[in-house]
Amino acid sequence: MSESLVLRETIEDSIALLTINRPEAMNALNADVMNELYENFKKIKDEDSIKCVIITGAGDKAFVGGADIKAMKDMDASEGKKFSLYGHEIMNFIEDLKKPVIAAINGYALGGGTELALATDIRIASEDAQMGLPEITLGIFPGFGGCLRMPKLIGMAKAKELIYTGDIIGAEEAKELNLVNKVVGKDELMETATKMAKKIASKSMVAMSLAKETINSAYEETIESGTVIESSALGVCFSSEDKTEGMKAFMEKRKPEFKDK
Ligand code: CO8
Repeated sequence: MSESLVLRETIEDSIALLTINRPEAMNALNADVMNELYENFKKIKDEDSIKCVIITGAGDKAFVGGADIKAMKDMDASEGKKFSLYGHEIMNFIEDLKKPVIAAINGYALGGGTELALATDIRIASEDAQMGLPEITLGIFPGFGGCLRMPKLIGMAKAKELIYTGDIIGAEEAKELNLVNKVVGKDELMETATKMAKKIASKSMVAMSLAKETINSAYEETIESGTVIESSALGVCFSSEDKTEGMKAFMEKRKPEFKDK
C-alpha cells in the first residue's frame, strides 16, 4: 500500500499533527494531496477530543512548495476554475474549523503553500522559511485565497507588491510584515508549535471555538455590528459549565478543569 500523502499523528490525545508528505515534490498540492488534507480536516472537525491542529510539511526543505505546477500546466479554463474553487473550499474549511490551526512553516511556503498558511490561525516559521506568492511568474495569480487573505493580513500595498512582483521573502521579513507570528530556530519549530498547541488545548473549547468564530465573523464588520456578534457569543459562553468552572477555580486559587461543555 502506498504511503499516505498526509500523515496524521495525535499528540497527548488533544492535538492533531498533520504532515503533508510529498517531500520529493516539495510537498506540492495536487488533487490527491488536497483530497487527503480535506478528509483529515473533516474527520478532525467531528473529533471532540481534538482541540488544536498543527500542520507542517515532510522533509527539511518545504512546508508546501505550492499547487502542483505539473498538474496545472495542461488545465483548461474550466479545469483551472474548478481547481481554484476546490482550493478555496479547503482553505475556507480550515479557516472556519472551530478549533485553532497552527502552521509550522519548515522551509518553502510558496503560492498555495503561503495560501494554506494564510487560512490557519497562527503561523510559526523556522528561520530558513521562504514565503511568497510567485504565481505571477507562471502567468497566473494566487487562486487559493491569497488575493483575499494577504491584503487583510499585511495591508493592501505590501500584498500587491508581493503578488505583482512574485518576490519570495525570508522568515524575518515575513515576521516584520505580520505574515508570521514568530520565527524560531529550525530545531525549535515543532517544539514551539507543540508548546503553543498544548497551551491552547488546555483551555475551554467552548470559549475557544466561540472566540475563533467571533474574531472571524466580526473582522469585516463595523464596531456596532461586531458588538452584537461578540456579546451574543459571550452570552452563549456564559451558559457553559466551563465558565462556571473557570471562575470558580480562580476564586479557589487552583487550575481550572475544563470539560468543554
Ligand atoms: N509543483 C510541482 N512540482 C514542484 C513544485 C510545485 N509547486 N515545487 C517543486 N516541485 C518539484 C520540482 O519540479 C522537482 O521535481 P523533479 O525532481 O521531478 O524535477 C522537485 O519538486 C524538487 O524541486 P527543485 O529541484 O526545484 O528544488 P530546488 O531546491 O532547486 O528549488 C523551489 C525549490 C525554489 C521551491 C522550486 O522547486 C520552485 O520554485 N518551485 C515552485 C514554486 C512555485 O512557483 N510555487 C507556486 C506554484 S503555483 C500555485 O501555488 C498556485 C496556487 C493557486 C492555484 C489556483 C489555480 C487554479
